[in-house]
Amino acid sequence: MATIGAELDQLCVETIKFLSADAVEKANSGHPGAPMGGADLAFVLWSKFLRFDPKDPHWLGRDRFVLSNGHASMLLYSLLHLFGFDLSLEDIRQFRQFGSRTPGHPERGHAPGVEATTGPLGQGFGNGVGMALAHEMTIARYPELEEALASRVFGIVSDGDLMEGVASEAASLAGHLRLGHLIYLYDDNHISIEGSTALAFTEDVAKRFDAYGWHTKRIDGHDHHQIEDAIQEAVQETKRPSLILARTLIGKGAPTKAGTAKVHGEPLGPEELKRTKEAAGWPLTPEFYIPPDALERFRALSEDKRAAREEWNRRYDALRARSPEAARRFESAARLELPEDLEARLLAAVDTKTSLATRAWSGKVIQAAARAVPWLIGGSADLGPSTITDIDQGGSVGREALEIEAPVDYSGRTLHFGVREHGMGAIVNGIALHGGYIPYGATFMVFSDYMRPSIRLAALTRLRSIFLFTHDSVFLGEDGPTHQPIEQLPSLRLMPNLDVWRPADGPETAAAWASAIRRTDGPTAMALTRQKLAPVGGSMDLAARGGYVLREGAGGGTPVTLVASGSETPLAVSTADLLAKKGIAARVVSMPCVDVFQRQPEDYRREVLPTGLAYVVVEAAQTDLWAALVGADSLRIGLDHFGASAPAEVIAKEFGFTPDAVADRIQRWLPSR
Ligand SMILES: Cc1ncc(C[n+]2csc(CCOP(=O)(O)OP(=O)(O)O)c2C)c(N)n1
Repeated sequence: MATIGAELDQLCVETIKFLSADAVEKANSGHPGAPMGGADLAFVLWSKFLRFDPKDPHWLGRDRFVLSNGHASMLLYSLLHLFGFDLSLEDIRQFRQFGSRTPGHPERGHAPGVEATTGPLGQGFGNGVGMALAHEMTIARYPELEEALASRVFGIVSDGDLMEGVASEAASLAGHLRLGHLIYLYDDNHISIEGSTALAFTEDVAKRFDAYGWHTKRIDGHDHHQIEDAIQEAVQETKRPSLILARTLIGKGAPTKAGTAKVHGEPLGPEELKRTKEAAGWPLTPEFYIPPDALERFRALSEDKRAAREEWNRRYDALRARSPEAARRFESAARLELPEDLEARLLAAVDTKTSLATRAWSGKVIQAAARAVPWLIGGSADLGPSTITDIDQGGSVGREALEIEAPVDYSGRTLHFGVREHGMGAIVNGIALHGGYIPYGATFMVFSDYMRPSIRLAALTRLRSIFLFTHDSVFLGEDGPTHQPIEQLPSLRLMPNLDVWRPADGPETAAAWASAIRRTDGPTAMALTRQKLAPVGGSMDLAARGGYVLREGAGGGTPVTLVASGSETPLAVSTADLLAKKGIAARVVSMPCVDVFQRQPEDYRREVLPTGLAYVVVEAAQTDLWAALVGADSLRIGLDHFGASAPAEVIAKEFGFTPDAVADRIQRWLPSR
């Protein structure tokens, strides 16, 4: 007789658990405990609530699902396979193997249905907040389509996620912004790697989230009725985000290891796995067994999901017929369409004559970009007036008053992240993951360290996130060494797939923004000055190649080449003038983006940096990396010590960043080459 009802649901849950445990066992590494303990939560959520189309994982009307505890990856892979996504049993067998679609932690772009790359705990939590914010902004922008676009962001989060500071920052902002379509299931199993959470995590999480302004609910995370009721209640709560604290048993079903840290991060082992299967009445062979009744149930469930999607199509088509203009805007946003004349429009916002800080040039370019690209949105971690990142037209996303009950206006374009750099990084990434927006977040460059894990994930995941860092050197002055970046610029340049721009003037800043907005395969970071810079006559077209000859050498002999970025480009130009007066020919190469320059054809790079010349790099940062570009025999005038609290002119003098001091060092160095 066919299995039905609760018994059939239990069979489906066991199928998820054993697929996961078998994959970990075969890989001889991984995390069986969280998938086994969280399978009930996941099955109820996916079968009864989550809207998705396994045949079209990018369907715009879908709910988002984030597995923030990415180490439980097999839980997600099992679900994706069983619900009919394009992820085969063979893919599952290849769990954690080189080149497989099932890496150790979920990576977006490898398997369909993986909405976010997770693993660094807390990041997925923050991404979900970004997605939920993007969702509210979307409803506010296209209210005519609300009936079709009303979706939810669900996630599973773990003890580790909730211990991480980034989750606290994001949760605080989510509560403040009343992100009512965000629902997290907390896999509250009291176990992390070192043992019981009693070792280091005893706060009252429910009270904490209540205080953030969340709706909270405690349940037994293995009781399907309680799970269903709690999710239903959370779905109906549309004015507050929800945290369902689901008490679970890690490794549930494993006779000796359940409820212990042993089951967190290593295979059950052949004997324990065998006994787990025996206890569940599960066949010992074959491995990766899927009972026919369970398979049929999963197929039926995914058919229901497909049918719901068809129904959505009809609804959306009707709404589109009624509101063609809103639909056109929404679809353009989803494609992140850009105007062909973007570059010209950004260039029109700057000039080549005025002395301005590059943060101020950026502020002007942002206004032009915001007019040209309606989906450009962003803000700062409470430094808007300093980073000059507010969008003038369009208003802010935020509460209309301080009161807890005050409604939030999501229609604006300027975001206020509060003093939460790390949360900002994860939320910006979440907005990019959601789609429909090109998001940016800004702070002082020295605090890029506070958001580095999110920047790294943006780079790994190839997100179009834009990170703006102003006050980019010791020349920010009096705030002193705590605020003066030294190693941040090169350390950001070390990150694979992150384009790091440090423009020198208006046209170069326009080039940096055009590149950041157009880039489809990764994030961009921008280093911008606090202080005014004399214009260098930079070229937007040439800067778009990352580096270019700003000046050929004047004067006799083989020229020395000065390579500089940002605030040191005007210094290099003045130094070259001085050297020319002394009869030393000096070329100046402006290098606003080493990463883009490295992607240029070899002959172009050779033209800009010919072999055999004497190279001098001037950059107010740690300069070791430049040796790879211009040779270890180059003269690198940089900083390998912390800065000092003093006016910028004094710092320039004391640290040798004046035309006289630089020219002098070059003159002393040249004969020794
Ligand atoms: C930022 C970060 N720090 C550390 C780790 C290593 N790590 C992986 S899981 C984990 C904690 C496990 O506890 P929990 O989140 O409760 O997972 P469970 O034991 O329930 O599987 C840690 C410290 C990580 N993945 N990310």
